Amino acid sequence: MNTRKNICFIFFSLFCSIGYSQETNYDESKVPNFELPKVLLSKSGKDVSSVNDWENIRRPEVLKMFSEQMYGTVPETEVSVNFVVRKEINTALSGEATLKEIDMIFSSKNGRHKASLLLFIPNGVKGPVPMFLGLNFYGNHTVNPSLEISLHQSFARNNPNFYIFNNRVDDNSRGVRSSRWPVEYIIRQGYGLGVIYYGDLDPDFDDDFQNGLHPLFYKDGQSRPTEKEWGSIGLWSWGLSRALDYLETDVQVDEEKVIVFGHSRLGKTSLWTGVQDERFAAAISNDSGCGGAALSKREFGETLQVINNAFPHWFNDYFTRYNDQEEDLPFDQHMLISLMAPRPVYIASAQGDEWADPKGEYLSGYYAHPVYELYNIQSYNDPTPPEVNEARMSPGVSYHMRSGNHDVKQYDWVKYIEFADRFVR
Ligand code: GTR
Repeated sequence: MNTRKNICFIFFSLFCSIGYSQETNYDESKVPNFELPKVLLSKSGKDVSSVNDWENIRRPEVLKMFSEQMYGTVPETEVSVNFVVRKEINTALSGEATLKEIDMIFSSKNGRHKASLLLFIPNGVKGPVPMFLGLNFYGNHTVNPSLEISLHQSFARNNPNFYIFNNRVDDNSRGVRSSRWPVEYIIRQGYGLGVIYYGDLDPDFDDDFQNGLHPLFYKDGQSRPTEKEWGSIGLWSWGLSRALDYLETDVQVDEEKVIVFGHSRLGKTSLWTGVQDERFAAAISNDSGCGGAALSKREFGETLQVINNAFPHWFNDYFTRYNDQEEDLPFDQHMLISLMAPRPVYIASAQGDEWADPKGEYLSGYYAHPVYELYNIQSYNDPTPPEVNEARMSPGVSYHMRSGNHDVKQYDWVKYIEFADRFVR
């Protein structure tokens, strides 16, 4: 190799090693032939044709695969959680809502850690309210400009557009993400909203699991999760379930109508949360893509190798054995969607978000319909996606593809409210 070629090669390898391979496939004709594992065929070869067999045989099998081979198992270590309502202001949002901040205090023999749960509950509505609960990327204070929202002290990713420097937030980033969280709109529809900053649970960078909540779970002598134990997505999910523990104690909240919501990596998280914790009434995955709603075996857009290289801390170590070996996967994401049954789930894509494979996101919902049918619940069973900006709603899986890019827009929330209204009212 001459020097020039050598330099090119080094740059190419560097480019691939940070996860963005030049060979990303965006061509439908190059999607490999693949066979999806049958969701209703048990490991022992039994055809599953009743709710009973699904719930007692196949569902536990499928859940175990996702848990041991992808998102990771939750360690058994005792970690206690105490909730302290630190702030309650009933004149928030010009008197339209009650704002609460709840400290979630986690402790184990290894130490203590704190996260803050922010709630907006509509005023003037009768009885406990249905809620959306989700994680956010930069801090609770970015969701809405209200000065009553406390700033967090955790690590935050730098983002000059949001005035976040030196990995710390200050007043300048208040409300910078309000376009993704139309709080007033949600409140006016009679829903509450709960949010937690995901970095309060586990900062989103690969530090071999030394910060955030992971270390609280280590056994004596352990310094990182084992091969099958959880990564960050598993831990973020666990945090959402602990928030639901609190919501169950709050008389203003209807704990049977809590819908877990998330965008992108946090949409992967909302699906995994809803699947594991059947107390959630429904799950919404907004543009969750690879490792979320999109089928891995299509190898369209982001692939397993790319995601595991770029974000080695999201899934467990075991999952890396499927890097560039999608054909060996004994499961695919349609089975994750199936695990939501009989509860409703909403999968949303964006037209410009090819990286997340909108078609693969739609199809995982499609291939989940046999499980909803076991429950006699109608779910979409048409392999062709609806037109752009046309939602296909059903009591099982609902779907839309919004025009525009990877984001959360007002359109998405209008549909999520419409979706929720169908089963919470
Ligand atoms: C991308 C990643 C996606 C998605 C996205 C996000 O870089 O490749 O899987 O999760 O980040 O979370 O914004």
